[in-house]
Amino acid sequence: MTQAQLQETANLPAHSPEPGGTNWRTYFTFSTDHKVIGIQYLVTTFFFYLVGGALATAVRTELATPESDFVSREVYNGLFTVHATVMIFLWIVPAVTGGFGNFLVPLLIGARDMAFPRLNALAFWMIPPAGILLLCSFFVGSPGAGWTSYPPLSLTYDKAGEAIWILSVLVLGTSSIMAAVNFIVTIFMMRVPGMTLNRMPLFCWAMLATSALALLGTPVLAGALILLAFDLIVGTAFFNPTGGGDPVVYQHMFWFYSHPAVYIMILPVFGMISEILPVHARKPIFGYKAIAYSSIAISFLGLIVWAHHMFTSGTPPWLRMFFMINTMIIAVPTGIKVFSWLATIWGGKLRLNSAMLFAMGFISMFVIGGISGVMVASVPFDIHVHDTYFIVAHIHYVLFGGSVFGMYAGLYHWFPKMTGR
Ligand SMILES: [Cu+2]
Repeated sequence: MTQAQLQETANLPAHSPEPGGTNWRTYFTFSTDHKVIGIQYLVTTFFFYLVGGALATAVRTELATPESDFVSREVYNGLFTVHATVMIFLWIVPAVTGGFGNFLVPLLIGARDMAFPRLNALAFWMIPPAGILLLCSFFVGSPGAGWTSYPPLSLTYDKAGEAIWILSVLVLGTSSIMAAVNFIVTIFMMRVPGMTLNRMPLFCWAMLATSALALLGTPVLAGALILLAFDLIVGTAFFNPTGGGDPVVYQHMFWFYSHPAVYIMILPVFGMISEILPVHARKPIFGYKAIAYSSIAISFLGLIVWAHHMFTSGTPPWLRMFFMINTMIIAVPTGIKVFSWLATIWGGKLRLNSAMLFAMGFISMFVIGGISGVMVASVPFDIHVHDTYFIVAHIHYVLFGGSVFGMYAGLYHWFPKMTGR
């Protein structure tokens, strides 16, 4: 880097400050400051986390006795459908990408803001209305076909509730695509001079891998949902078997997005853990390049494993074999990360504060989620546990023990940076 370039970099303000400073009112405006937007995402999504938790509590209350004595069957179906949709599309996905990503990526790469600040603000402001819309579906007959919304069940269930569910998820998906474009352009174009990709903080590698997945996968989900909406409202038969449609095509399109969605929810958290552990272990990260490139490997492999959700959907044996092997291979880059984290804390001077405890809790919980993932990747085992609570437990180890523990670690770790307290 030349002296002139260094000088130019030093003169840049750290971020684009709000005119008139930042006070609490700023957080209710169409602010284009990436830090304000990051906080807006985190606070909004945390609110929906509480909503999703209340829905889960209602589900468990109903399950406390064998009879349906707390809510009706229709409401119960609505409760678990909206619980899953809220937790995935209104809490974890926007919190780890829009929340932590917006706040941290520009700071970590030395950019003044995201590449497209107004697009960034627009992506955030699509989330609250879509969330409120989804919750309002309880007033018109809630969607009850599960968060996967498989036809023909979703076509025969409550039409108004299902239509609202589709519209809400479409809006949230659009917001996610906008955020992904913004992250990719920001990371490629706006790094401070001298920061090559191989010198970039690991969280930025994770956000790059995540954004690629969101950009490739989400449009396919949008396509599936638009076709489903046609079947539901106009009466076409893309997926409706009574009109000659094929419901399995919906499953392929849905999981082409929704398997990568798991990595959209966990890769940024991997990145956060890779930033947090070295600080509190007071040792540099072990295996920087291995962690960085394994994010890209997970991202690529994540795109070619979707039919492992469909081993009981009549898929031919050779196809099952292909998806089983690909799925098991994902354990390799994931294992590389886990062992690199363990090597990072090995022999370190650990500071066991809240961030570190959550980060280490993340590792143990996520390993259970990951190993049960290898178990269900195996066709003969999966056929027996398909649609059972084994799968429910597996996904909650990954998303709660994994993503949410990691987010708590991140909140404790960066809280002073975010609030000045
Ligand atoms: Cu999957």
